[in-house]
Amino acid sequence: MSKIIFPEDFIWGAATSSYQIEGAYNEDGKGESIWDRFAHTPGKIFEGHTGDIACDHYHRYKEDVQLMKEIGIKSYRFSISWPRIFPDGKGKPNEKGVDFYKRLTDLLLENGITPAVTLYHWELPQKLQDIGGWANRDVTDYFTEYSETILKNLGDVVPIWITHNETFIVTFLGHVLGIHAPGIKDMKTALQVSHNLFLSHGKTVKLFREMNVKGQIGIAPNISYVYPASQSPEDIAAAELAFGVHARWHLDPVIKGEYPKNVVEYYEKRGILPSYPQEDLKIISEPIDFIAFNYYSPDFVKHDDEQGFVSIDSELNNFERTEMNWIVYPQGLYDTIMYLHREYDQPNIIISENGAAYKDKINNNGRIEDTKRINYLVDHLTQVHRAIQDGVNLKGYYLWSLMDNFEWSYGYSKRFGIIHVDHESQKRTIKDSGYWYKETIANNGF
Ligand code: IFM
Repeated sequence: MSKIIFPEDFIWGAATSSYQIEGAYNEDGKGESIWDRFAHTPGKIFEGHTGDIACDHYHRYKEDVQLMKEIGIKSYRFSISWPRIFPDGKGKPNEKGVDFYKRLTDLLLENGITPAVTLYHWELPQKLQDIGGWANRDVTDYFTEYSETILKNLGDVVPIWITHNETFIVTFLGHVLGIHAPGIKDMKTALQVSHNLFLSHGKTVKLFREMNVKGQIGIAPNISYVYPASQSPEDIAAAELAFGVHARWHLDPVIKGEYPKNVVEYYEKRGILPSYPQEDLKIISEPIDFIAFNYYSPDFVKHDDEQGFVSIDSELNNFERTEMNWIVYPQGLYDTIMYLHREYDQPNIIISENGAAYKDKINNNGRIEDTKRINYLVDHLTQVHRAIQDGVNLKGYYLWSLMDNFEWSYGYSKRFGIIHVDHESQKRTIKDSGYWYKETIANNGF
């Protein structure tokens, strides 16, 4: 096999998020988040797991930065816990919370690792949920105030900024299915929430420019390419609608300043279209520096008379699947990248998450031989490389995840890390995939 070599300045990254790794859920003045509340509610999370301790990263961040250094990671994407900074969501910042992220950022920089900060990876302060959460437009201003505090403190040293992670998941899992915090099940509320998330993004980008922050800013939706079950016109239209609902709804307003027409019609017919002043779209589409996106697997859909489209993923037996039961389909990553490249006028693109959960075991010799994960990474990075060869401005790749962590409603039962974490002892062990990534980064390819 010929060698696959990436561009010299390719960003080899790894990602985590605050609630999934930090723990210290009530220390040093941190307030309650919607995830603290949700996880503490019986019956919501697998076997009652919580993020109270998680990977104890709040206390062990020095060891974790050393592990990143050992692997050779060039950039670390992490998120900030809003209630650690503003326990009530607004008002006076909690200095100890700010200080934690300053210490972490300084240490990363001292070790030659570029920090990439996500402002919102789902930790809304519970106090703001109590006034309606993201469905309340005022929260968009509180988010901007929180962002301002972070930018004042870290704006000089952090070069890569992401406003929101996976607005579709926040909207759909948190407000339609109710299996993520805040556990609401109401489609109309969900769509209002999505609009307000985009508005808060736009307001923050505007502020970022006004503050003359030196770095670059973007947003990170989760995007999976959607394929039709057949080549019939009905199935093709169903796939377009599904892609509109899942992906374009979350990017078109941000990049083009408009919601996709087929989805607007679809929601209008159902009487659930969010209401907003037209000027919002101008704010939402403040120009950004890159499109980041998270990719794990694709969707396959067919036409459905009632709902327009329906997923047939569970009927497909001919695909390999990860421990999440997600289809492994690297071509889907390439198709998604090429779609963004064409549709949004050759933007800078960052893959902000990609990776896989597998059942990992520590051998008698202390090794974790996660060959399936290595294969997954090789196959997906091969598609990333192919897109670069085809002329896409693809700047970097953040592997999900640096370490095994709290996988939301699945608790600690799913392991995505290239570093194994024993959740009893907190012992970290680099998996074979971590050593493979080390070699890949050192060789700038494989
Ligand atoms: O763990 C999550 C992460 O928080 C957001 N993207 C998907 C990952 C795997 O489910």
